[in-house]
Amino acid sequence: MSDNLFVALRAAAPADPDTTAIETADTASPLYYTWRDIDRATARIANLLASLELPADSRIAVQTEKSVEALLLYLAVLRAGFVYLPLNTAYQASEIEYFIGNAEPAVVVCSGRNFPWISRIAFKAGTKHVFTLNEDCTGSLLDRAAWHSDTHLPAHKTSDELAAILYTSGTTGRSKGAMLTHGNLLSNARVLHDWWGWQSSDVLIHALPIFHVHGLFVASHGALLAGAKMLWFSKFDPKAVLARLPEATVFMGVPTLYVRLLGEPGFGRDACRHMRLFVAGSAPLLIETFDAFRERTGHTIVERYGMSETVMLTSNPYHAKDGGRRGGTVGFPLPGVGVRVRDDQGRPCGTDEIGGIEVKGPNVFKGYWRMPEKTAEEFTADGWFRTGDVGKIDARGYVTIVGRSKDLIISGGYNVYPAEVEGVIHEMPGVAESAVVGVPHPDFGEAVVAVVVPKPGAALDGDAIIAGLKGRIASFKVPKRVFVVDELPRNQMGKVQKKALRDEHAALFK
Ligand code: MLC
Ligand code: AMP
Repeated sequence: MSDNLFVALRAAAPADPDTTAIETADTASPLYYTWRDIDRATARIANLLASLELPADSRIAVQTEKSVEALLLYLAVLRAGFVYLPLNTAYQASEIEYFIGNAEPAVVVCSGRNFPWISRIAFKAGTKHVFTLNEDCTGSLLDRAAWHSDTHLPAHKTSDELAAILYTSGTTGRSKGAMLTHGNLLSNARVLHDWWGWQSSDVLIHALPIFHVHGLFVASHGALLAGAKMLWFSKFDPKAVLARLPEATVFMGVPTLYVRLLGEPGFGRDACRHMRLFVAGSAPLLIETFDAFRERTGHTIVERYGMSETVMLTSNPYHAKDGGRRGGTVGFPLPGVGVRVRDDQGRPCGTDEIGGIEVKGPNVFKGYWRMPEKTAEEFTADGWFRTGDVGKIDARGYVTIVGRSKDLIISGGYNVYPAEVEGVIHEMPGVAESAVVGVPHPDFGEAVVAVVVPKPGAALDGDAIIAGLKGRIASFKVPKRVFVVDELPRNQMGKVQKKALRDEHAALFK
């Protein structure tokens, strides 16, 4: 029997294939995709990919705007048995060049307007095929796929074979590609299906991007595996989401989405009258947001914790029998997932003792793409993955994240590694050194701020640095503010004291 994730998702379709699976919510007029449409469209794209006679395990790299067709492309890649490599639409040329050079994809799919520069990068790196796919269903990918049959036998896959590679930045060095298998994704989707009580009558508001774990896997797999309908938003707009909320039963978002919904005066109990589940994750949900949400809507957000390397590790309970939903915690380890907390010496921490969070289970990735040493470093001798998150487990088993040992900023649910931004600032003329930190931000949770020291005699301007960074790195990584100073605070060992900088600028956006 094949363990192809696509096969499991397709098998979950309702008995009537003409039921609507996806309805677009922010196109000029709504588009309706039935389960039969999904089957046929993914077959066509899978047949197109098969016709290219690609080597086994070929990577298919995709940087396109969010559309239903982009989701169909993902499903088609699974179906054809290749490896899906999604790329954030904010990534700029130098970032794309690295990902394509590192992953060596056989196929690249990009939007038509980016074709000139992306195809140049891809062909230079040895990629043979570059297709285009635009938000309005145009582009060479679908033009070519239209010539292919709408039936296709899904590729045979074992649970250990690769389904996707997700690049995650590193504290030092370049991004690493987390290799996720069909088994990682399917086991996690099945656990969440039960834990969150997915039903075929559910209607999911899908308003997250589909190039990261949250929108691509957790949200999409949840609805598909339940045979449930998705209301599809190409981007999150709180007013537009609010207008359709009364038809929905499930919503998933990063904390910023909840903050923005709460900013809508019309948002309240009536809009949520059919809702049964609100899930938050990817970044810490402030207790104020958790409380305000419950007060306003009568619903208690289910906060869960995940990462690219492990998909979902923990979640607050949905069913009352499993316990209450506790704000400020990320709930319990999911069934079948081992979570433990250890101190710096690798000794187990006791109840409520703070240490490094480690994880083991069928959800844990296979390793970093072509980085066996890096992979080995991140696992303990007894095979647990070190998350880089710092936390504790209480007497009832609830996990709380209290910080991160990795130097990471999470802004609006996107990860920003200070070392990467500092590296780009360092290349700018007149810069001697810089320190990048995250400070509290009411909308994004954390905002990126840089403190820069000029070279002797050089005159630097913060706004000019910001302008210079735009176009060089993804816009969400660009500092919201840059301060030019004479020197950085250092401790006696000469190490930059980032905490002092964070404290100094803590009230910047308050
Ligand atoms: C956009 N901007 C951001 C930003 N998003 N700045 C900082 N942080 C962000 N997250 C900036 C843009 O650069 C731009 O700046 C300006 O805001 C407007 O851009 P926009 O595209 O119109 O923004 P908007 O649509 O409002 O986007 C905000 C957002 C988006 C919150 C809707 O960031 C988003 O969808 N975040 C979700 C991320 C996500 O899915 N994460 C899951 C990771 S998975 P300028 O200067 O150019 O005007 C994971 C594992 C797990 O972590 O556990 O799930
Ligand atoms: P990524 O590398 O994009 O997959 O991001 C994963 C990281 O997001 C985790 O290691 C955590 O630091 C963070 N994260 C995810 N969910 C939560 C949450 N509910 N609370 C706090 N941090 C979270």
